[in-house]
Amino acid sequence: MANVCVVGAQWGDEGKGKIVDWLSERADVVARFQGGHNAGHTLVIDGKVFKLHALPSGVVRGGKLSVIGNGVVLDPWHLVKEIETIRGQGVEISPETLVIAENTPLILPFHGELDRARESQNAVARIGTTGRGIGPAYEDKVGRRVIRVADLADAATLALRVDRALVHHNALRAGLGLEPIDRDGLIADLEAIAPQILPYAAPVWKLLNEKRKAGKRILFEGAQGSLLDIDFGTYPYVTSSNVIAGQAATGVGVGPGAIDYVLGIVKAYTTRVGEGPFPTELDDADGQRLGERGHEFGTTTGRKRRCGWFDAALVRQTCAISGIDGICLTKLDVLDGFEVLKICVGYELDGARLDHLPTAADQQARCRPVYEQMPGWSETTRGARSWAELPAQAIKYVRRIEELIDCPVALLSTSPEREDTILVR
Ligand code: 2SA
Ligand code: MG
Repeated sequence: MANVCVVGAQWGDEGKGKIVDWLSERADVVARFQGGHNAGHTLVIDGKVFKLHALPSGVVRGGKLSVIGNGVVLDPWHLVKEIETIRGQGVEISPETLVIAENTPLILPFHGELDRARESQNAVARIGTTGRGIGPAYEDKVGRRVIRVADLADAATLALRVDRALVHHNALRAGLGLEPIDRDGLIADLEAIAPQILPYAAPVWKLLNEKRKAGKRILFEGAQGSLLDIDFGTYPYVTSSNVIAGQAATGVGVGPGAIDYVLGIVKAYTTRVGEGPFPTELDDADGQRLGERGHEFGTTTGRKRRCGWFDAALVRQTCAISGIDGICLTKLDVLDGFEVLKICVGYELDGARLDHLPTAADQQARCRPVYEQMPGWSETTRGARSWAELPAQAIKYVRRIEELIDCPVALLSTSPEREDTILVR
């Protein structure tokens, strides 16, 4: 398979990091195309745990080029710290192994402050964000007042850009009761961090097009999940970027034809962190059990994730929107030992049956899941490395999911370890 794009097909935390790492063995380049350090990708390699936020999951493997594309929003101070942490775990990171698009927008400290102030000041405005300044940074990008990586190279440009941003932000901050921004202090901080970022800066669009011509394989690494997409997610309880596969091209600067295969990562049940609708959410012992067995806590913020049954209607929808060619089903072992499993196959809304989640927020909130039940299995599926090692009932569950979402299961991940991955077809 040539260039693969990996996207989350639920609300994030489907296990993308492990699969990107597994696939990166066959890739030359691993590129992030959206999101920022709100992402949390956990990799377990030979028992060693790596937690990545801004860095592409390919960095932990030698001999790959990792790319942060222009679709990402980048906190330079966070990046420098993350590089140090990962280096401390024995991974080599240099401008030969990591490049950052020159046109990548920067997340500045006031973006985080604004994000957190909005979240804490008014319950009506609360989204349940990670508080990392992601939304405000994307707002500034679209508002044509963001500072980009390339601006760090010239003091005069940088000062102009900062002034442009402050016109907007100081007015906004006054309304929220926040102090005006210390202009000179901010410029000094940016000038101080610039030499640590600029060595990685490159015209990523050019580099990737050259790589493609040379026959190199690119792996596009998505963050968050399709239901958090700014257009197609459960708006306004979404993140501020397009996270679906279509974004992979614009997020690095290649044509849509550069993506040969879209792999959707799908958890065998459903989780979400933050506010917003979640039709199959469980408030009972089953939900508790999913969370405990699945260790469902945010990698970035440590927040407890909400848990519920598998929602096939939602995944069918996200498979269509991202053009998913096949899915990787993860964390099947968390379902080991459940007597009965439920799968949501559609919704009931005001007495009518729906096969998809409607767009209007009030309708989403009123949707009641329609379940199909299946017997569970008592054996363990954890660490299974072949189809033959799976209990018959687990195979039936996987096959039923495949039918309901109208998309083949291409891979099955049976533990966080890279080797515990079954190639289904
Ligand atoms: P933001 O910070 O503006 O992107 O938040 C907006 C919504 O997007 C959700 N979101 C996420 N959901 C799941 N996982 C994410 N990454 C971390 C992880 C999250 C964590 O992998 O565990 O550690 O809490 C992620 N990032 C953003 C967020 O919950 C809001 O609903
Ligand atoms: Mg995550």
